[in-house]
Amino acid sequence: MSRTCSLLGAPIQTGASQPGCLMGPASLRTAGLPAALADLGWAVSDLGDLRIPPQEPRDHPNAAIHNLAETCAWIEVLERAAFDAASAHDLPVFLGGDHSLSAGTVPGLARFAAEQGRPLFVLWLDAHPDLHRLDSTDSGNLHGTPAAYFTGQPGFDAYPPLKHAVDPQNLCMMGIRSVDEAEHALIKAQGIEVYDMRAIDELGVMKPLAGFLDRVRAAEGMLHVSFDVDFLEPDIAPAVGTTVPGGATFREAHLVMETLGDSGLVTSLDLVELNPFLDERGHTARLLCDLAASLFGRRILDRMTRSY
Ligand code: B3U
Ligand code: MN
Ligand code: MN
Repeated sequence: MSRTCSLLGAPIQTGASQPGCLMGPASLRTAGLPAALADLGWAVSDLGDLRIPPQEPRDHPNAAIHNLAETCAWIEVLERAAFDAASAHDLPVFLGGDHSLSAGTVPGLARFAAEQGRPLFVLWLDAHPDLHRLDSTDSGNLHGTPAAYFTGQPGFDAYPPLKHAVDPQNLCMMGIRSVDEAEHALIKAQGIEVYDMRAIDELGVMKPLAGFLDRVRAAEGMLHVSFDVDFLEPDIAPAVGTTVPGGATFREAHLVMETLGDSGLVTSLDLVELNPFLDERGHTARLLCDLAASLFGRRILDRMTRSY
């Protein structure tokens, strides 16, 4: 019997620095994501797009923060939707939308994992750690906050109460190359496993990834992968509002996704921060589909032995 995956769109752009992520789910579908996964033998259910009702503006003591009400509404909708999608399908894929999406998906998945008696691990592929508290963000762009929220950091009274936190020890970040001071302090205080681009230059992607996957397997954990487009080198993925030079190459990114696919450990995926308004003839959307296909099992050739 084929394994099942679901596609759930979250056209959310209120956490980003500029508009456009709203079109992310449509762009990924137009680039052929449902057919690409179906061609790999998966039973694909496209659940359409979520929405939130119009919101009244809400203030916060940190005056830089904007779109607080919309973000809170998305968190509530996504927490439930992620829980339900994980209950119904082997591998739900959440189509963003900006990265504030993960403030909803990850807690919902953590609640589901807890009901199964399993820990949730999170692999965060991003140029940024997104570890701001509401009082530490200078930009006020709430896509910079999800990882602090879902690891249960203080200072999130204005967000919906967190139902299930992810243990910061179960979080691994790769591709990081733009870190604010408060985020750096939190990484150190919580001992979060972070492989910045220097570490990847020194070690490659396989060594850190294999070590993390060993930990997930040993703990019989569920594994959520949160893929921010700016993990990639901007030359190959220009369709993102916050490009940072020096990202993962085409080959590194495919190797990460193939290795994740081979491991059989991945139980959910976010594809976030795609801004189709900034894309060049759909190239970034197509690349994202191809990377997802690598995670779902597409290979150049079958291998006689598995490297992992
Ligand atoms: N840390 C900065 C920049 C940023 C975070 N996430 C993205 N950009 N995409 C901030 O605004 O919080
Ligand atoms: Mn991000
Ligand atoms: Mn980012």
